[in-house]
Amino acid sequence: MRRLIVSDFHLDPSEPERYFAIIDALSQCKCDQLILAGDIFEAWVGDDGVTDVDRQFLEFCGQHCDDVVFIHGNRDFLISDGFLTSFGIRLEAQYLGDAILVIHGDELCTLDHAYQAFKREVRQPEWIQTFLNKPLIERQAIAEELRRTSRETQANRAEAIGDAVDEAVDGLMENQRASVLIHGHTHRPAMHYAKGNLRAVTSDWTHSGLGVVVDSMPSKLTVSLTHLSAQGALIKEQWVRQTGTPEWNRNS
Ligand SMILES: [Mn+2]
Repeated sequence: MRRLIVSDFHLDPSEPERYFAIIDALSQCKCDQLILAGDIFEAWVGDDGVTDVDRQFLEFCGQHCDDVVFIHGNRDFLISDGFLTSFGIRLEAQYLGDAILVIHGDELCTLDHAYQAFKREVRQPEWIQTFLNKPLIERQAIAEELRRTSRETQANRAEAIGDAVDEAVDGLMENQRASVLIHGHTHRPAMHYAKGNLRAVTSDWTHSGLGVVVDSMPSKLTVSLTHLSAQGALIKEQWVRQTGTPEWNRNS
């Protein structure tokens, strides 16, 4: 079984060509399960604000493979379960299967106190209801203002985003009994091996990006940080664990 985990496309209808470039890139990687691990959209002001390219993109994802999972990022947490279901995509708070845990990753950035305080506020049901009750045009104006300041402050650059904190990673993996953790959000693509556990971090995207491919076979589990573009899929780093053994070995 092959799982593909990607995140942080930061799709914005003002750059429609990126939607199609990413569709071409994902098409290069056939899989049984596709996990969209958050910040797929740069902003989501409510399902009524969906654009034609958003729809085309979600239609592609829903049809790309049998099982498609969407995990909210900090930028697209207002996309609803019912809306995603209409594209054949299921919304999950996180994904856990075969001791492989997938999350967006912002919950690991525990030292980013300002962000965590902001997150607590905007995830309150009352805050969400108040926001969604505003007219669409007003919500779009708020999103446009956020996009403008985000561009000016280059808020999507890795340096502007807190990194995952080791204690948060260890605590979560122990708590969820996971031996592989896959996440995005930090825009710091890499594979980290520590204490017998593997942590794979996806990248943000321009017209291409780095996803994680997990191949589960009876004899072994393979986790590959893979560059995906319209030209094809290229493995950057790969780790393998033989079934029945605890340790991971670097393959490439
Ligand atoms: Mn994020």
